[in-house]
Amino acid sequence: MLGKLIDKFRKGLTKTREGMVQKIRAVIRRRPELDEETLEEIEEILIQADVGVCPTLRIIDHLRARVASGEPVEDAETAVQEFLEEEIRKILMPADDAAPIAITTKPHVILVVGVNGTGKTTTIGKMAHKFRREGKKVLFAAGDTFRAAAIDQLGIWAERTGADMVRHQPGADAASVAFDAIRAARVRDIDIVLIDTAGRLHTKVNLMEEVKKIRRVIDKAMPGAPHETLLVLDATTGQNAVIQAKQFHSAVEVTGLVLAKLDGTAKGGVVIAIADELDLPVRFVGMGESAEDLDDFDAESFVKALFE
Ligand SMILES: Nc1nc2c(ncn2[C@@H]2O[C@H](COP(=O)(O)OP(=O)(O)O)[C@@H](O)[C@H]2O)c(=O)[nH]1
Ligand SMILES: [Mg+2]
Repeated sequence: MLGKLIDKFRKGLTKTREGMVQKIRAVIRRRPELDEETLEEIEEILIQADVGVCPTLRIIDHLRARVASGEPVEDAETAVQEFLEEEIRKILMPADDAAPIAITTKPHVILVVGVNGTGKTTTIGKMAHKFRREGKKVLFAAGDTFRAAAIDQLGIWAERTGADMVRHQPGADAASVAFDAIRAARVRDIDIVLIDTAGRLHTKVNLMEEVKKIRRVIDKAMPGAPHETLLVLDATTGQNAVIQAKQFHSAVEVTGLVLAKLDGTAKGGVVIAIADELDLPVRFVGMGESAEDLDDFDAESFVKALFE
């Protein structure tokens, strides 16, 4: 299983590996003495790979201290690579939650939030596929009521995965869709309710207020729900994803992250920034558009794939 995941990461992270790890190797090959200029070049490469300023500066400081300690280094390229691997592993570990999502109640209500186009609806479809394969009964709430097409898109995933769906007319109140969905779930003996939301409100303030309202109404339909609020981030947007995560997290209580579109991005380093700057578990990563392309985040596999 893990071998397969490493292969997927390896494929998805090809551009990040080329833009980050291989460039660092080339720099060290050229200047194995690891002087200040070399360190600055490595720093720049890490920042360009979206590792984030804070984690990058810390990694470089640690490396500088290591160089200053004067330990003889025979093979600088390998030594630096091993050092970076270890530093990145340490940063990623806290985000690597062993149990991706613990299903603790029935129905277990999962609210999915994020800005437009990050991959919310697709992630809901993929999650449904996974839960259905585990024999669970799944129900969707079509809470992105902005366009009929958004409701239809979720409907296609419902058909494909054998999930139930509660939908209202386009333009309807998203919170009441969620409310009805939870009520229906209780009647229909559903295990997991997945609530889709819109990310396209005119201002960020409106978007946050809407999500807050949905949360309040969900809690009325089922006290204690939602049991999980998943924020979907688009890895290809790099540092923007970090900014979005901070905004959502301060406005609504996000309990976990999904990093979508990790396939083929050169900005895969953003995972390091997110793990470093946010105290949130990465529940899933998305590496493709099909139902199977949702995987648990595994820090060890990620690091191995990045450096091999
Ligand atoms: N390559 C790739 N594309 C994805 C992934 N997740 C979503 N997408 C695509 O991103 C686009 C927007 O996804 P959607 O789920 O509609 O985003 P939403 O607006 O947040 O609901 C669609 O074309 C999806 O097929 C992923 O993990 N990898
Ligand atoms: Mg959507």
